Amino acid sequence: MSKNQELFARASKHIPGGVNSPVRAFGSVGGTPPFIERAEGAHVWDADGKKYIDYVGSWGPAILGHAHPAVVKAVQDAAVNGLSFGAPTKGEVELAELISQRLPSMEKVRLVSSGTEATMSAIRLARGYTGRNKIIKFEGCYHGHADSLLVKAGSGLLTFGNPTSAGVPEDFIRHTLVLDFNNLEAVQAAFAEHGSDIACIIVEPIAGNMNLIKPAPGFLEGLREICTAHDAVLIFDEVMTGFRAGPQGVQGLSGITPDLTTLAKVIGGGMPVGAFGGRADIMDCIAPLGNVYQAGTLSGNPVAVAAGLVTLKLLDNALFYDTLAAQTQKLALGLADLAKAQGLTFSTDYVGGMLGLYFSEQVPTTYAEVAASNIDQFKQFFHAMLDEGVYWAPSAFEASFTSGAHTDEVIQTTLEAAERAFKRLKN
Ligand code: KE4
Repeated sequence: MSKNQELFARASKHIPGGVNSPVRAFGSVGGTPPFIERAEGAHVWDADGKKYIDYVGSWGPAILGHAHPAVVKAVQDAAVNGLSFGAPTKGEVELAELISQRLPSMEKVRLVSSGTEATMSAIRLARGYTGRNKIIKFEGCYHGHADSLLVKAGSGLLTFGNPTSAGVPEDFIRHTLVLDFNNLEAVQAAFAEHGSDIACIIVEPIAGNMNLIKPAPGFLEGLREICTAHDAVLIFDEVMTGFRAGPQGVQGLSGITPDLTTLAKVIGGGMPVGAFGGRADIMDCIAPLGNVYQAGTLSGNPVAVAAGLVTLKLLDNALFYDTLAAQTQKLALGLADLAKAQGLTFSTDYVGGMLGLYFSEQVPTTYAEVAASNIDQFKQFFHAMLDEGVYWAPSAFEASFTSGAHTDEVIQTTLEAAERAFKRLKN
């Protein structure tokens, strides 16, 4: 029995499914998940000492590469001054200022400790600001595990094929309208029927939780116009795409200005930080200023904030993003060429430091199209790559991530492994 297997058996005795977040259990790809002991740059090492090139990157935060010396030092320096005070600190002011400076749509920012907290709070704020109840989300988009959002969600819920979670009373989701991603007509119809009671639309402006799915031309523009016309709040959930799809996330790439944005992952640099923010007139409805309550013991935690500040400062470099995008493209196009050489039905898509791969002829544009791709071949590919020492995202419904540490040599090694993995695939 390997150490990974031993640990998984032990873990399963005291932790449901042996993991603290479902997607880590390899439920959709099978097998025993490696228990990671150490990470550095583009690599992770498991309990058996096996080294992998890592394309999970902690699901997005590790954009500089794991254990970046400056980030580790910032955490160490902050920790010796105390771990948490439950009082305001200068670092929180600096992080809020930095986020507002990088993302001008976020005139005001509230820090929290996870992406779920950020989206849950943004939804409550949109309802409190508008006095309306209904919210619109899109099938396959995942916004964390708050009750009203666990309806036909993506990520781990798709992985397990139960897109609507048990334990969520019908009453909690009857105000949640779920529409097809990229279907603007459905949004217009929903507003025609419920417009005066729709508080907000929440959308992953580039979806990363049903694999990587980009908005169709005009989709985001249409959401902006509809929300403006109906005084509804447009929320860009950029927890994954924020500072990863580009230096200003998708709102920077698209030029579309949301009313609220949610962030996490990169802004914590691997430590627990989330944030929601946007128009000051909306944000001023949040307690203690306004009557929409929201709070958190560890919100703005000084050690976590120190990691986030250094990470964002190191990302303030156009060359970083140009290189990140170029490396991601090199990987995606290299995989496509190798799959084609093996006669496989395969496609890829990419943006900034994130990419998707699909065992389908065309790049999918909806959750249904991803679900219709060859999931079994994905599983074979995943395990063949794991054997080759490449740790891809363990689900056909997840995007994968590159970092500043994914050099030409790392990409080349990955492609050589993929060539061997593709040859092993059986139809
Ligand atoms: P957290 O509560 O996991 O910090 O963030 C929830 C969330 C919200 N919005 C978007 C767009 C997200 O991608 C996420 C979390 N992403 C998943 C990865 N697909 C986290 C991995 C996990 O659940 O373990």
